[in-house]
Amino acid sequence: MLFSLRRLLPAKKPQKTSHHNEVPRHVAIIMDGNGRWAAERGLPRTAGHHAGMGALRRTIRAAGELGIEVLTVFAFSTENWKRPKAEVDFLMRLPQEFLKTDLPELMEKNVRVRMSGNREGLPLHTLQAVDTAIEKTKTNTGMILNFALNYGSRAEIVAAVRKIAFLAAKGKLDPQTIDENRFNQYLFTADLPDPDLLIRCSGEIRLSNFLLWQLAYAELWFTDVYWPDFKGEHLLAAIEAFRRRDRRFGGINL
Ligand code: V07
Repeated sequence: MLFSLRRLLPAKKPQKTSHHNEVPRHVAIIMDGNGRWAAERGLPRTAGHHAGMGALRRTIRAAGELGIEVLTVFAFSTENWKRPKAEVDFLMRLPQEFLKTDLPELMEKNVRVRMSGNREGLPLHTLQAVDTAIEKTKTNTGMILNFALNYGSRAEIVAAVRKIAFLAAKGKLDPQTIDENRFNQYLFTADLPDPDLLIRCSGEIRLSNFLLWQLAYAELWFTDVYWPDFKGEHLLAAIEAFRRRDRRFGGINL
């Protein structure tokens, strides 16, 4: 299976401009449709989340085989706290459950685990599981697996503004030196390349407060497939669409 997915992609044609003929460096995914997948089967929503974990496992493997450098997955949004408490409690146990079964494979595949999101508000047991995975994988040099957990993009941007304003007010930062690069350094994703490709499942055509700043130039790919049904073939279809599209960053592609 190793590298077999990558072989399914047609060989790279020589191209004057970079990017759109290549595998994206950073892929971000909104793993939507777990609840609907379960409802269609007369199962509780938790069964959908469980099946979603299987899809995540497959996608991590496929992304690694394809040579993707960073995979960011939206695991829990700041809006998700509005769900019934029992569902939230269940979701907050999934990091432990996932890592208990999958951390050995992540280690073996040289994957580095990271988190983007607010630590405040997350249960201690969830944070401990995530922190342990981050710590154990921190010297791995392969794909970065970035979990967006308790993440909201506007809050991330406002927090960055607050930090910058605080430093400026204390005379530690000259407002004249604030540019896009500098601003980016105050985001959770400071040291990551921007996503090249965003995938959203389950037929919703929205960003839902996910990586608003970082997705400025990303290609967006939507599918009706529910996340638990997402397979390597869907990731491949998204990447093929990405490679077909003209990514000129507003410039002229001669
Ligand atoms: C969650 C399973 C995947 C489908 C989408 C929603 C449910 C893996 C994690 C996770 C998070 C952090 C980490 C390791 C694993 C996770 C939540 C929900 C809250 F370090 N899946 N998964 N976290 N789902």
